[in-house]
Amino acid sequence: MNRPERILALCGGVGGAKLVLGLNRVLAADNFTVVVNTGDDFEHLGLRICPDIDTVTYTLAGIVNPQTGWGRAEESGQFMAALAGLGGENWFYLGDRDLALHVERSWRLRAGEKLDSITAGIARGLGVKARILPMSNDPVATMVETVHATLAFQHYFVRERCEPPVRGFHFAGIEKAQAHPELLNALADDSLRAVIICPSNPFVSVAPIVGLPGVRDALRACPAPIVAVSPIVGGQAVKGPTAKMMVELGLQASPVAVAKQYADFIDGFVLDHRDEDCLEVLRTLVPQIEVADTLMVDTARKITLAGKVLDFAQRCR
Ligand code: FO1
Repeated sequence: MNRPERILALCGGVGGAKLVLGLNRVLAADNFTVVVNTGDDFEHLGLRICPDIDTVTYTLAGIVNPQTGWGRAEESGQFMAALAGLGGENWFYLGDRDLALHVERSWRLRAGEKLDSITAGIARGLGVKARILPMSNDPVATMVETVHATLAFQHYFVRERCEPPVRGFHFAGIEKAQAHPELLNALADDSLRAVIICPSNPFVSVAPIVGLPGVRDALRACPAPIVAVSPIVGGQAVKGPTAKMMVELGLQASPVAVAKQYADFIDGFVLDHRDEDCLEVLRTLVPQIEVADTLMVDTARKITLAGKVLDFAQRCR
């Protein structure tokens, strides 16, 4: 009997999760694995917070906050209000329902369970059928080198509102961390149909995954087509500080700078039709290019883009 063909997506938080939702709608759940960045994870108030895993989980469960793209819909803030009343640290918002997840994960980690199994259990409990896989069970912490100081990712992103200009990044613990074995196995498996790099920040969402020992080499050697979708549209990041970071790093805020991060392993690149002026340069970097509407402002457009990306991937090899 033929094994089902599998699709692998590499993803960060809010931006990438939109395409993951579209892919999830067009694919059979048991064929779809999402490998999620855990470089944003941190310890806060004694809890282990995994923002990108939770964003993907809530999105696929249909319970993500539609205004923010992270946290839960129909949320309440009694815990935060009470914490503020005690003079506690309240720069990082933890809604009451969301808090349950962090408490559940934290005690299970402390009891010795691995992050992949906890993530799978929570996703199952919320009715998610796709496989959500942390990039590693080992801790990796994205550190943002700013002109003032080196900051842990959430301190830069939430507490400092991405304001300090960045000079670079490093990923503490990455050399010793093991890429999730399912990721490395999937990349070498001949039943893999495509790898999709979601429209996530290339420097802080995708780079930690690709930077894990063995992953970049496995991507280069992967027999399946690898396609990346640009998170930059019309010179702007759809969400988050990607464009600002590019300028601060001395790069042009354009899909070209994104493609350069992946040029050694991708077979195809999807850019928005608003960036068609980059086509000529992109053709010198990537074998195949597809132009699409990548803004994904509603569910229908997430599904349409997902279908287009999958069709394009099949034409790439
Ligand atoms: N983002 C914010 O901008 N402010 C917050 O207070 C905040 C809280 C938060 C709590 C749980 C969670 O899963 C995500 C949360 N995020 C918050 C989003 C998150 O920090 C970022 O979107 C990602 O780390 C970037 O991908």
